[in-house]
Amino acid sequence: MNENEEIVREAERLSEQAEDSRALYEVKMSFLGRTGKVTSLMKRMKEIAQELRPAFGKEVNALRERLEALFAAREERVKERELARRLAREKVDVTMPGRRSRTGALHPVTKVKEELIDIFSGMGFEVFEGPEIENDYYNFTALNTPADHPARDMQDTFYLGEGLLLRTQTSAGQIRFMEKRKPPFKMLSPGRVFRSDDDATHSPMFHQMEGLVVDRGVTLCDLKGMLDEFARTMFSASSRTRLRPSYFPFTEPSVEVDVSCASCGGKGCPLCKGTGWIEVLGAGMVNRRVLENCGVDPDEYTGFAFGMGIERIAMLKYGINNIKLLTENDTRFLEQFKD
Ligand code: 2U9
Repeated sequence: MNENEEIVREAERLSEQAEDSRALYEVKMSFLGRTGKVTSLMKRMKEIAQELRPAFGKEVNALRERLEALFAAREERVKERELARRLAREKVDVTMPGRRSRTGALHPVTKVKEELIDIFSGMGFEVFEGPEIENDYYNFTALNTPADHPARDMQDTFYLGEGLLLRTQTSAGQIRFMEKRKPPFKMLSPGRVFRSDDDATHSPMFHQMEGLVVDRGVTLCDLKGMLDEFARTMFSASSRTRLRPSYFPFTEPSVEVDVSCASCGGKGCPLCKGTGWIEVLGAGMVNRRVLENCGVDPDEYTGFAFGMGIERIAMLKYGINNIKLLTENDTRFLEQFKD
């Protein structure tokens, strides 16, 4: 009994001295571990007379329980103290200057694409994206592009075999849309297109944004109004547009659309080669044959369509003189587009 009291007092003393949980654990093991004092007491059982063994065992178990309670209580206090110390040590100094993290920037093509979607969705357009791999019907035939049309020439189109090709225009997807949706609708078709073309202003892969509006009574005046709104938002509040006659198989009449030069305000400068105008996109009234191909009655409905190269718009807007800058991913170039 006395020996037990001594052991408990020693455990109290040593555990009080233990500063942290690690030291406390060592102390605990020196009593309750495999080679600890209490375990060695149990081992002494053999040396004790048979009739005294149950009482002895009971005593040692009682001692073990007291010590376990003692260490548990002490452990709790040590942990509280450690937590308090850790919280004091890890206190955040909110007056410290922050570490600056390097942020990226949206690619100019992405910026212009998003801006175009913003402008036209504000006018009620919905966005539709078709597949990049198309067949001859959707890319050409349905768009009234006859078999002997130059746009079908091997020089322009990447053919994949088995009647498949890389789309040369996003209008291919617009046909798919029209096959399923009854007019009226206003839709916008952004996406990558592919043409075998490569110089300072042409790249074999570029991005297009095409728009299509079909309803009863749609006219070229509606097209002009929407394009004026687009030019004012995209380039400058004083931008104007002018239409010049052109030819596309899928539109009749077809027009090329110039925007007044934002750099000189239309007076004439090197950018607009002295003309005051810059060609920005192509457009026209949807050819009645195209409407017929999609099951739309051209005597009931009319439509207008427009198409533009997103890279071209980005080059005009940001004064970029070589389309290759848009695909090289040189961070010195791209960093200039940080907001
Ligand atoms: C449908 C019918 C007609 C889309 C149009 C243009 C004129 C045009 C060029 C601009 C620069 C292509 O990226 S570019 O090289 N596009 O000039 N695109 S009208 O006409 C359509 C679209 C869909 C069903």
